[in-house]
Amino acid sequence: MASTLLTRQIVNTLQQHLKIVLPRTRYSSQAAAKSKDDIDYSGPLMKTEVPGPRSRELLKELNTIQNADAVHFFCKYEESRGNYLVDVDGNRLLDLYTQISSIPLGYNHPALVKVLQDPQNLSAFVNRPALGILPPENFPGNLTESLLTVAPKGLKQVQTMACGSCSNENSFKAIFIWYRNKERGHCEASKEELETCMINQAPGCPEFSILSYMGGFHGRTMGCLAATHSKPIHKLDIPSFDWPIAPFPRMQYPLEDFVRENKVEEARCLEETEDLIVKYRKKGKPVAGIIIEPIQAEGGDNHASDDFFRKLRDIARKHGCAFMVDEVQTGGGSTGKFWAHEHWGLQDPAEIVSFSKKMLSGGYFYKDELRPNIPYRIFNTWLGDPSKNILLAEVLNVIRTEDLLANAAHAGKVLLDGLLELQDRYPHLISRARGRGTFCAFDCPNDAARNQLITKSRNQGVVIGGCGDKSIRFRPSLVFKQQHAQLFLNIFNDILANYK
Ligand code: PSZ
Repeated sequence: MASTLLTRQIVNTLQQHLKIVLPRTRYSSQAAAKSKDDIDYSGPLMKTEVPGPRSRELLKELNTIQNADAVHFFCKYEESRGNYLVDVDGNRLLDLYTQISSIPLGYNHPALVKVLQDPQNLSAFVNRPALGILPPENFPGNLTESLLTVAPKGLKQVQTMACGSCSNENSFKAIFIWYRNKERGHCEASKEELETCMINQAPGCPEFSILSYMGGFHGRTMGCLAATHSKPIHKLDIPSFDWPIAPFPRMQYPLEDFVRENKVEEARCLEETEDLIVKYRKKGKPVAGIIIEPIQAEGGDNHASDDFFRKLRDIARKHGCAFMVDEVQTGGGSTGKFWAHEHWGLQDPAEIVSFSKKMLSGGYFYKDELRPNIPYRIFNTWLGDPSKNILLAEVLNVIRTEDLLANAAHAGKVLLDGLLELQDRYPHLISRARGRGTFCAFDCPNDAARNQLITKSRNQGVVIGGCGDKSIRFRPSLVFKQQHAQLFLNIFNDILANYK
């Protein structure tokens, strides 16, 4: 009896001890500690290589219908849980890429499943409205409970859209309309403007431009594509605008070790930005707006300092350009703040902030002065999807009640510290580890090594993504915890140790 009690005491003490010590032990061989609120599986489980036979069969079938060569593998979403994506061959993978950064709470989160099961919500999922003309009764309330609770400081208006490109495309239009009204001094178009716009000519279609950055990605529709400069494959054969493209700082990492060098580099890019604004005004193509991502994502996870963005905001104001922050990939909490641009501490808010992905609905927040004065200027059939706002309201509840922003900061630190350690251990394979929250990345020696590491990881049960020329990026959901970071680091350490 006494010995049983003693054993239990020892076990309790050990358990308590392990809870504290295990998380700090990187690359430990023990199973990762599991917290009580875990909703997912305990680890990857691999049965075949990926893509397995069933995925390959389906790929063949899909390829007869469309070009499906970009497909990695087919998924069983109904069996996926939390951080784990299950494929059609029964493989269970730890997902650190989450549908290109667009799953806020992992797969099949019980709170979201419950929203769908609520009979009161059924109609929103069955009847997709043309929101601009026939919104449902609860639409203003839904916006107030969802998007408006996370509106960036100073932006009180919101417009929903279907996807990221659609959000940016319409943001550009809102900027041009605002800019032209400022120029006119009123909102009334002349007869000549109304006639010339019908034949794509000035003054009805003015030669305004949007300044963007080399390496930026803002979508693939034609306006957005003119501001996208991450890969030729996105742009080839598509006509575009002559809009100014400024250099984005090429930073040295870790940022805190290269403050002086990076400052010089940022000053160069700011100067070039201002020169381009002046040059394009002289050319008759004034810059109506500047668009930028807080961290260039598709272009290779390129960071700049908070100071750089504050200065850029000042440049935009000085020249009368709208300052637009594209938070399609960075928004929704993964950097440790709900919006990545909150890290900057802007005195004067950006004019427009666009979102999509983790927000489930696309759209943009904007300052009152960018509000169109008449209807049908910013418009399309769906203008979003109210069922997504209902889901988003619940996502935001879970983020708050489970303190998932603090979790992203913490889990991200574990991940980045681990990557920095792996970088020291395998400098021939990993360099320039960087990140904010779980929004992390590192560079590989080249494109081939990068792709090989992604494939090897997938076959060991881990999904990670590529970006830029030779980077690997992490985009886990907000339920990615410290133990998942440790699990990944263990698996990845083995892959790097055995890399040939
Ligand atoms: O290849 C592609 O089309 C991809 S891969 C990742 C994205 C697109 N990201 C979309 C994205 C983004 O990251 C930023 C910063 N802005 C706009 C977009 C466009 O969003 P979607 O894809 O919803 O149109």
